[in-house]
Amino acid sequence: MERTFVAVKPDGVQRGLCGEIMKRFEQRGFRLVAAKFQQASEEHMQKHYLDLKDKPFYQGLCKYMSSGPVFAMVWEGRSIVKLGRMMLGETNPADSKPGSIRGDLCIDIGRNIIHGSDTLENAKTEIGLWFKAEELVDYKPCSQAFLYE
Ligand code: IDP
Ligand code: MG
Repeated sequence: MERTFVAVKPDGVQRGLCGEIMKRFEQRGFRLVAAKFQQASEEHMQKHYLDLKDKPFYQGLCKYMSSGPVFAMVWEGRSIVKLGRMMLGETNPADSKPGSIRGDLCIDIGRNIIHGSDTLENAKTEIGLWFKAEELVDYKPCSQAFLYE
């Protein structure tokens, strides 16, 4: 089983989309491992987006991501890193297909409402940055036998 890091960004929180986004991951059959509602510091967001530090939008992005609360989550399931990214849609909502979260719920690349890890390696780093080991909850959902052959 893989784990991925997902966060509803400040625009998604303000627009009341946390429930809609959780619903999609739940209904797909993924298991919620951890969740945290918090306002992150700008320094924290700079660490989170370190790989983008040379991009012209980096400072504005980190400022925006720390401007209000985010809903940070860890989800688990088979191939969840790849499937989660497919559920998100493309970085630019204008390129995202209807049916995807960004394709259904937002318009602007700078207000694309959700973050999701893009590789297994980055997922591990991001989960470690946002959650302590003891915040990751271990349990067996009763649906497991009906989700996986
Ligand atoms: P991702 O969120 O789909 O993984 P990344 O390339 O990792 O996309 O970029 C991180 C975030 O930075 C995006 O979700 C988006 O909010 C913002 N971003 C990416 N490219 C641009 C841009 O060209 N202009 C403004 N913001 C951008
Ligand atoms: Mg990314």
